[in-house]
Amino acid sequence: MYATMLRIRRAEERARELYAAGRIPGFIHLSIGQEAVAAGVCAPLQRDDYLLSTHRGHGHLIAKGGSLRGFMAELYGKATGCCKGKGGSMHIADASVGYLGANGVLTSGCVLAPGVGQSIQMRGTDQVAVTIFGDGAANRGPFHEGVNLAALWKVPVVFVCENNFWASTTAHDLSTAGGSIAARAAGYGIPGATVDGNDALAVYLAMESAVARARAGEGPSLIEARTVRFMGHFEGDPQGYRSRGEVEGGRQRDPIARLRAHLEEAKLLDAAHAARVAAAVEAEVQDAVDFAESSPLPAPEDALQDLFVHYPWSD
Ligand SMILES: Cc1ncc(C[n+]2csc(CCOP(=O)(O)OP(=O)(O)O)c2C)c(N)n1
Repeated sequence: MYATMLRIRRAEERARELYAAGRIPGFIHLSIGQEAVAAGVCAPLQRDDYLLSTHRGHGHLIAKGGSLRGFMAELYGKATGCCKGKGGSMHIADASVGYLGANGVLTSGCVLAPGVGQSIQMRGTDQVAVTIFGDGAANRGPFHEGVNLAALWKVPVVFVCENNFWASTTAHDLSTAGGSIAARAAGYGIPGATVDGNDALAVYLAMESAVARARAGEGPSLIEARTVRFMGHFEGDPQGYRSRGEVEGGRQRDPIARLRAHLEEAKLLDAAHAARVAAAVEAEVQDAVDFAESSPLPAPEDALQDLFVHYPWSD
């Protein structure tokens, strides 16, 4: 999990620089500061388990095992990206690792995941579908529709609210009745847990039991992981709506430093080992950037390939 978190952090820090340099088109929403959620959610998952994500999905893809080359080339819109350059940051997907996609339409994962869970049920496998969404997304109707159906059908789904306390520029307390998103699970008769989303081990442990429950055919769970978004809502966001102090306070709870301290205390990591991990991550991120830079753009004549819609006149 430590290496995964570093990979996410460094890949996004580089993406930030490259975006500022005009190398990456479109919008990007970074998850810097939230890496413990991605790592803790994905660590108990198998490669063929499914993950459905949001507009802030880079870390989730990397934690699910997506290659950094495929990720970076996709941000660049290159033909070698994991969606052949057609998804970009906000609609990136990689079915080869069960990552069914980021989604620009808020809360989509909450209604898609029960369907994925039903497919698992019908095929009789022991797979699990996980959907990660923000606190803002939890305040939209599809959240309730999805949790209700999943609970009714007892499908193997884990709903994970990555609560960074902001929905774009709207504060959590101004938009969230009842204070707790996890408490909403009770209304649907499923387990709900709130965890410190800056503590990768806490997220992992909550996920482990939710995944075990799903695999045992006992149905869905809801986890609320409370975390801090270090960056703006999107790259370029001037963040006039929140104080510098809030971000500084969040940095004191940096999930990567925290896991490192924990591992050092448990004598599972020392400075030399940490330096080796950091160097390997650095080399991998650099390789991904070089790969993306030197890859070709998609060919215009391939624009209608790999789409669900098939136009007869394109034959
Ligand atoms: C259906 C829909 N409504 C509005 C938006 C615009 N929008 C994009 S991100 C966002 C806020 C999301 O907040 P949250 O779910 O908490 O996720 P976070 O950005 O904090 O990760 C909004 C309103 C959208 N993408 N989709």
